[in-house]
Amino acid sequence: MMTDPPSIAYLSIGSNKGDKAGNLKQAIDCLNQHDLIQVAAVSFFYRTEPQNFEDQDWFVNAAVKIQTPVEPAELLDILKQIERSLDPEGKAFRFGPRKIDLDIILFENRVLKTDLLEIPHPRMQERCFVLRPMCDIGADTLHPVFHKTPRQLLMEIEKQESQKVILLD
Ligand code: PH2
Ligand code: MG
Ligand code: MG
Repeated sequence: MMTDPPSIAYLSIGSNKGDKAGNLKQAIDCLNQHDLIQVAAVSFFYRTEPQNFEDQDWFVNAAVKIQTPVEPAELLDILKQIERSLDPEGKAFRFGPRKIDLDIILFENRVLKTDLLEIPHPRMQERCFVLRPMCDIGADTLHPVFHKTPRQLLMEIEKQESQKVILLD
């Protein structure tokens, strides 16, 4: 199934193994080269403290705005293919270290939850490493459930949490 006009989606991308920034650049190249994806904007890159499972190397994270005619489930398949092509080994366990992770954060104003995919991303509102780069390219995009923007969501957690997110030079 295709959407007409194409949809706008925001992705979070991350790496904490090997040449982390290089891995993000390779993933962005793969997105660019895909027939069904147009990269519309890329955020700055950030060095970020690991969340959820803390005993691992720091990540490099960024956000990417794309346009695509495909539905969310097919976009997820494409992202998984790109992950596998760049990192055939994948991650050893949930939240663990990996060469590349491509997650769908927002897809238009869609709200959906299946066994494979939840949109908006269920943890975006608690993650500075998602919200800070999102603010570079989509600070005013409305979250369809909370009716808040990444700018507002980031302000709320910046008050309570001191998650470290440092601009990469
Ligand atoms: N991804 C995770 C778990 N923890 N922490 C940071 N800083 N960046 C990530 O991309 C990340 C994480 C699971 O996907
Ligand atoms: Mg992830
Ligand atoms: Mg993932």
